[in-house]
Amino acid sequence: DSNDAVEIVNYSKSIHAEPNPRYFGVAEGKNVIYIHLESIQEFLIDFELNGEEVTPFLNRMKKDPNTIYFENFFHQTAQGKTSDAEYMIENSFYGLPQGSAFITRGRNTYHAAPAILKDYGYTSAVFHGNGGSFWNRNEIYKSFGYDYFFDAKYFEIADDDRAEYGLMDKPFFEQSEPFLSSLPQPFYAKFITITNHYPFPLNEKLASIEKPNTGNNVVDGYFQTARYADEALEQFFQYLDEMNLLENTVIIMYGDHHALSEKYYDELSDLLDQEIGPVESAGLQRVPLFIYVPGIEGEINSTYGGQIDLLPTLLHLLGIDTKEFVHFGTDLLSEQHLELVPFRNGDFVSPKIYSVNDNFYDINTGNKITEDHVLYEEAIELKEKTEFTLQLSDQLVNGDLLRFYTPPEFTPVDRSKLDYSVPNN
Ligand code: GP9
Ligand code: MN
Repeated sequence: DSNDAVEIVNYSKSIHAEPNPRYFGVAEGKNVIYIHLESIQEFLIDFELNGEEVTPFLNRMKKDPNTIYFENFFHQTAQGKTSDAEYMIENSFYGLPQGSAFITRGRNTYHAAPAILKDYGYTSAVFHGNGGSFWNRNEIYKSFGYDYFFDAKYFEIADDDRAEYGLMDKPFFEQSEPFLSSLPQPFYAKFITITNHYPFPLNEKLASIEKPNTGNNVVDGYFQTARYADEALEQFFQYLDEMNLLENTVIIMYGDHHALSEKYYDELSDLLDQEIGPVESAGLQRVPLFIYVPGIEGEINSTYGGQIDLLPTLLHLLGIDTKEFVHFGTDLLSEQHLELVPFRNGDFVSPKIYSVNDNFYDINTGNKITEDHVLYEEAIELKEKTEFTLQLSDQLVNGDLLRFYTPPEFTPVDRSKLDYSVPNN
């Protein structure tokens, strides 16, 4: 009830991390483009297969003078996969332990990024080459306050351009361009890619690097579809450059979740030339995060963080205070950012300690942390924080508790004004 809402608002305020003055507002009024990198894991970045880069464009972006690249950024998704990643990014709430909040909580009250930014004059849009009902997107995007949803029905999908979940990335970005350029600025736009999706099939004609030969089609295919995605991104950036959008747009690219699960660790272990034990397996939940901000001083940032942290990070870059919003993550660029990344099963990673299947590991030595270990107390404390924050997030989501709380100066979403059908003229 509303008392629970008060408790959660207070919790959110208690974990709030003050913005870093060096970054607060550096992107004020700029456009925002999110690019959801389907199934891109961090190990691909700078990885070479037979002496050849798999993702040459992303590797270049990592070193771009305007990019902050996060090398210790983790996905925190569960059964809701892509939709869990989106849920965290738009709200800074966790996905649910079972199922997908996109599907079961599509009509909750939200104070999501598109609605927050609307109060600052932004127009919002999602671009995705699959049908709008997948993951219940066409419902929940309204609850988030998205003005536009360009789904499959806005695109022409030739047979050759069709992937299992919709339009292939290259034609997807190409066909999105006129819609993007028609949006009033500043805009908040999200592009959800698709080609690099399990089981990673690709027409040989579209492949531009050799597969590895582990003999496993999923593992081998992954490198070719990842390269295809990398090329699609490069082409999209060329377009953004031609449109002069690179000078007034924040571009955030993130991997949504892992591609290769434990089932594929034998092959992966050969390719990465390393054993994959519990600590390495947790480490493999890293996904790349690129935050490109025109004019900023780029760097490789080693802060531990996860998808839950993106919304407050972005809002602070845009110069928007987040203290009155209910968020479960904290600004990655804040001095007060908590370097604890909870996973949905109650495990976590942090700079010194990983919890894997409820066992704690000292990641410097790889040893288990048992009761006599110097890090034991800290491990227990991190475990308790992990469980507490997940539990409060679930309570908020399951109880639809934002019904009982409106942040000052926030305009609630009016779903009835939103319509994603193709205008007929
Ligand atoms: C479907 C796409 C894939 O539209 O976003 O979702 P996933 O299977 O990765 O959850
Ligand atoms: Mn996905």
